[in-house]
Amino acid sequence: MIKTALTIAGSDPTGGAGIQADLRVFHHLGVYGLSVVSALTAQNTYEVKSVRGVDSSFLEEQLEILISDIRPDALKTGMLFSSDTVKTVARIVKGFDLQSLVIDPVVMSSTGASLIEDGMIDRMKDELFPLARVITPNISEASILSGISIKSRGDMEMAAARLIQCGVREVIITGGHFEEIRDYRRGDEKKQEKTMDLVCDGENVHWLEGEKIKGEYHGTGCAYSAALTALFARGLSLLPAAEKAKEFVAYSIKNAHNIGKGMGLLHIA
Ligand code: PXL
Repeated sequence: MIKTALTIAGSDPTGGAGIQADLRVFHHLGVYGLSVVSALTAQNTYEVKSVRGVDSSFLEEQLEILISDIRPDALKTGMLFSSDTVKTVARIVKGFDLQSLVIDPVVMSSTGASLIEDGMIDRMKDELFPLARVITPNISEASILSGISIKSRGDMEMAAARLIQCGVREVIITGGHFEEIRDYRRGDEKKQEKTMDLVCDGENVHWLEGEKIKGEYHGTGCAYSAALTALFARGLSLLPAAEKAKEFVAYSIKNAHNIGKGMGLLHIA
C-alpha cells in the first residue's frame, strides 16, 4: 500500500512554500499527501502582505476526522502561526500517538515578514518539541530557538545540543555558511562556496556538505522538511533521509523558476 504523509502548514498562493509546495514534494517522492491548512497568507514572490490563522477548533476537527480514518506514516508541521494552533497540534499528536513528527519551525518568510504571533515560539518549545522526531531549523531559526547567535560550526553544535534538551530526538540545522567553511576549490576559476548541514541523531553529529547556489529562493525550508517527512514515511532513517532531502532541494533550486518579480520558485517535479 502507498505510504502517507500529512502536512499541517500555511497556504502560500505562489505555491513556492507552504502546503502547496509540501504536497508537490510528497507526490514527487512517491508518497500520498494529506493536508490540513493552519494559516493563510496573502503574498507574492517579493512580499507577504498579511497572514491569518485558522480557527483552532476547526483545525482540530479536521485533524481528528482525517487521522481517525487515515493514519499518516509521517507528518510535518510548517507555519503554525499561533499558540492555539500549536496546542491543538500537540493534543492531536499525543492523542493519536503519532511517531514520525517533523517540525519545520517556521518563524519568518524568506522575504523577511514575521509568520508567527507573540508567544508562539515558547509554546512550540514547551508543548510540541517533546513530541517531535526531528526539527529542521535554518541558521536564523536555530539562533532564535536556542538563544545562541550562530556564527560557526561550534555554535551550530551548541544550538543543536540545546534543542535536544528541549526534548526533540533529532535535529537538523540547515545552511551553515561561515568564513571557516568557505572553500575555494583549487583549480576552479570560479569560487565555489560550500554550505554545511548539521545532522544530530541525539548523540552523534554528522555534517553534510553542499554547494552554495547563488540567488534568492522561496520555500527551501518547506521543501526540505517535506522531503524528509516523505522519506521517513517510506522508512528511511535520519542520515540517508537527510542526504536525499538535501540532494532533492539542491536540484529544485538549480532548476528554479523566475516567474515572479521577486524570489525564484523551486522546481518540484
Ligand atoms: O518559507 C516559510 C513559509 C512557510 N509557510 C508559508 C509561507 C512561508 C514563506 O513565505 O508562506 C505558508
